[in-house]
Amino acid sequence: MAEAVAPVRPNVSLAQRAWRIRHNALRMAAVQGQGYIAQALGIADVLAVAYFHALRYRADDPHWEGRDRFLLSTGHYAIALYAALIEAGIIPEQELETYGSDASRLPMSGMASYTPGMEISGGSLGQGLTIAVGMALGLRRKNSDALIVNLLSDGELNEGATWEAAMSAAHWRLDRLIALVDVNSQQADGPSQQMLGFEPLAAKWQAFGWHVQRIDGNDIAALVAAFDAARSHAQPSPRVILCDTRMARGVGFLEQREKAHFIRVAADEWQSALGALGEMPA
Ligand SMILES: Cc1ncc(C[n+]2csc(CCOP(=O)(O)OP(=O)(O)O)c2C)c(N)n1
Ligand SMILES: [Mg+2]
Repeated sequence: MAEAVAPVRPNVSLAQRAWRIRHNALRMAAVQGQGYIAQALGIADVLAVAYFHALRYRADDPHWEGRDRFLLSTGHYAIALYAALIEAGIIPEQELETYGSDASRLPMSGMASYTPGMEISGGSLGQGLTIAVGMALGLRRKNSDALIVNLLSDGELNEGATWEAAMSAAHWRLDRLIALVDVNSQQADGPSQQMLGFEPLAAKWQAFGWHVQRIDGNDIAALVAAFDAARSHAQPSPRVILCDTRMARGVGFLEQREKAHFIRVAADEWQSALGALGEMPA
């Protein structure tokens, strides 16, 4: 077993991590005057628990062989992952100011080739879980005990490749693979259930041979318990944590706004959004 890695700033609570991830994401979106901020605010608690409770990594050596792999399927969630990678010390905080600019290492859609901590490039939805399966098989051959964690969106459940990968993962009993599904109930063309209904979602994954948990993805204690259970249970199968999240979570006036893939935020509202996030929790 490779050594566990203490995250930077060890005295910061998970709730504080989540707040800081939201804060980082809002600062980046403010730089560009746009960004998938509703998704970033919604997934911040999941990322906080992933990066500061569950995952093993070395902030100063993002390619460390023993690291757990975090694969972001959805390129448009890059702003959320950058916010977490900055908090983890994998991306320097000052780079936040470059978000989305020419020559920045933080492009608006996630790119593995030049962003530290970004394991795969996103953009074309439905590919993350297929890559995760291949990676899990490869790491097994190397006798690695690293976790492979894939964050996918509920829109990616419309992709056939996702279910082919799900079936393969169960077939090969990939017990180091954890899928996290951001069930924010929204996709580009409207509410997920109206686009291509996926309920009953837990029963579907179960039928595909996965260990399934469905939780409130904005409840840090529930996330901690779910990650612990996914890591420790004995079932020789891949694990999925279905995370029901609320878009724009943490910024009241954006939470009230009509839920959409790309919410409208006026130029003068970015500072208000930072204010509405309030003080970091004690
Ligand atoms: C293969 C593929 N088909 C379509 C798109 C266009 N597209 C970009 S984001 C998106 C919405 C997908 O749903 P989800 O990720 O759940 O959206 P969100 O929760 O961010 O609103 C779509 C269809 C794409 N990027 N890739
Ligand atoms: Mg969605």
